[in-house]
Amino acid sequence: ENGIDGWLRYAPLSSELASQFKRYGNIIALRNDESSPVRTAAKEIQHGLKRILNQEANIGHDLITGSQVEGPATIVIGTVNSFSHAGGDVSHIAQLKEDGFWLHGDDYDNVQILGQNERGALYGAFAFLMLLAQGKQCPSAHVSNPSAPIRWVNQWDNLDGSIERGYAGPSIFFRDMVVQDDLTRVSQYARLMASVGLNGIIVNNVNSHHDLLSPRNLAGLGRIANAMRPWGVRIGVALFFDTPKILGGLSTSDPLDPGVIAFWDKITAQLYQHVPDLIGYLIKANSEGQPGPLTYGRTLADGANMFADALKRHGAGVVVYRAFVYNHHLDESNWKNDRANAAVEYFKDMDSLFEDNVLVQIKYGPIDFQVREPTSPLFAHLRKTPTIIEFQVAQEYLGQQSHVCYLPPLWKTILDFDLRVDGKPSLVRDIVSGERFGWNQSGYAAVVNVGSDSTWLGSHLAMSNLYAYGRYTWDPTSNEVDVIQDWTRLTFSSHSTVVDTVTSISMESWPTYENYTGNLGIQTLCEITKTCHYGPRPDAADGNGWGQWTRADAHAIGMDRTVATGTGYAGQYPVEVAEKFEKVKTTPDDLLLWFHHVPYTHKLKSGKTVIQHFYDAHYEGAANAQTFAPRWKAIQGLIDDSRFQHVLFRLVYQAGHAIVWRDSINEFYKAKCSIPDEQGRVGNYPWRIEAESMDLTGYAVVPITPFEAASGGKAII
Ligand code: BDP
Repeated sequence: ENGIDGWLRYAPLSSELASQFKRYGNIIALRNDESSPVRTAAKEIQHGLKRILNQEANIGHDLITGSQVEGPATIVIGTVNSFSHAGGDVSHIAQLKEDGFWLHGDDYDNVQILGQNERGALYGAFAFLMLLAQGKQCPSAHVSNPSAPIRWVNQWDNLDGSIERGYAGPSIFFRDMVVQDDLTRVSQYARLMASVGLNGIIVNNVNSHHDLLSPRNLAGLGRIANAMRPWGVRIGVALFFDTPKILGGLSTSDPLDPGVIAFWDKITAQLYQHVPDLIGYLIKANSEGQPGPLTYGRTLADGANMFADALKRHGAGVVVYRAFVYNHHLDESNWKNDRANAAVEYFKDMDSLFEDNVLVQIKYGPIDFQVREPTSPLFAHLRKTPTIIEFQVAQEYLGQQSHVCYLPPLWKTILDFDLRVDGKPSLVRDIVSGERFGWNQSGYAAVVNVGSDSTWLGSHLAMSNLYAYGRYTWDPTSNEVDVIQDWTRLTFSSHSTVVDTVTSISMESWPTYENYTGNLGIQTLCEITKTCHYGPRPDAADGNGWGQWTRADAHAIGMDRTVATGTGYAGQYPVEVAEKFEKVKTTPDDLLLWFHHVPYTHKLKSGKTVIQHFYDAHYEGAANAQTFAPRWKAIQGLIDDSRFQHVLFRLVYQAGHAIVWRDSINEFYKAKCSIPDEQGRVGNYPWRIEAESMDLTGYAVVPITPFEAASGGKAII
């Protein structure tokens, strides 16, 4: 077991459970071309039946009408239309949305899997198989529709094969500046994506490179699209704004320049020749050093519309323009500077200026994938321009897959948030589904960054986030416990000890991580200046140009983002929400330091002071992280040893690193405010054997910077 099949292992059911299923003898696929998801679905079911029930089923293509009463059962797969054309009765099937499906087991155990389109048929097939793999019978008259049409992943793969914020080895797409020859892993990835309803992918880094559009790579992109198409996954690309200058040899990349327009027109035409079903372009511009329309004195809308026009002339793709536009050389001495304000400031007046095939992709919070952020207020400002919410499955700021961190509880704080636009219910999930403002294309993207490691993400447990991401794009009201339990049964085992252990560790993992890293909405206490975004580095949280600041001094901590005395960020929300965040009293504790600058002695709603909460939470978080490895040991022997050991290794590591986090943060703030821990723990480690206190031969004791990274501020070299 090396993880390559993720949750699609289709482990055999026990013979007792398997005997409760009818024998499925025939699979009828109502389409049979090479690239059709219906054909893929039939083959997947054939494979799944063999693995799960040890049954051999034949694939045929002619519909046998009427119910099969005796003998082996039949599974029919196709679209509702093709079923009807073949003489099937569709009168009882409810209206399906794009990509939706109908799954129906009749009284004789014959199964109908009918999609609104071919992708829907494939999604229905996976739904059937994932029930089967958990020993569950096919439901009858089950209708399933996705919440939103756009359910994409973003990969941040570079052409040289490295992956920005990737923690699982080199790219499965690119190597040595070209698309790889062997795309086997790409098809396998598409299979995993399709099984949870994901239907699109941007294959390269948002910090893109002009060589992506070289003739050889255009052909390579065509091969990637071919590898993913049978799984109903369409591809798109992220573009480098200055490609006309660098690849095209033009003197400018000005979006209004006729030469530049002609350049993009030509490239787009060429790309459509290789990828006729291209989903479109993703644009990161004027952000973190990337060029963009502002570089040429044009507006963001000018830039987006240039690509939109090119796409319109040649196909049906969309431009996804990222709202992540900000200057990373912010001057901290200007009190009003606030990176969190940037997206709304740039985009709020642009709502009516974009072409109708432009969407804006917004990170869930206004900063950058932090452990706790408020919902981005930009979701309340764009009403004519459809939006995509951007999540991050790659745990860039959340332990990089070396710490377990199950993300749905975090995502829910965002998706269930009510922005109260115009004083009306406006849950983020209803905005991105398109329902609230009446859009027909909007939805979800997540930065996933799988690599060529067989675990895909670098850790078996981290894969629950990819699985869950798909489930949430399909149904954002999903229950996070159900999702992790389904994933566990499919990935590891249905044994109750396994399911309970993985569920409880996963459900505690995000709050635990938040506890020992950054509490009360303080966010980025990790190393930020050296861009690794991993271990603790609270001293780097201020005084850097990136604007992820804590404003901590000897007396107080937190960023004042109020309208009255701060950066004004709170005022970017619709009035009911803005009023709540404007006041300390009505701001929830978990976002207090995001919105307010308060003394360390400020009393929280819990009655604790801010600083004592810091101390306690860090101790509680680290203590809970210590329990994960021993709890995991309960499942030894109940799952395969290779994955058991792999996860155990990481949990043991996490237990240690949680202590490093705990002590670094606590020591740092204790030194800053000089208020001792009421329980006397911080700075007092009676059982710890310091390396510098040992008899040393050939080592020297050195002071450590930052001091809080080692107890006593000393280490040996
Ligand atoms: C930040 C990452 C950086 C990305 C950027 C983005 O650190 O590598 O390029 O987001 O989303 O979180 O563009």
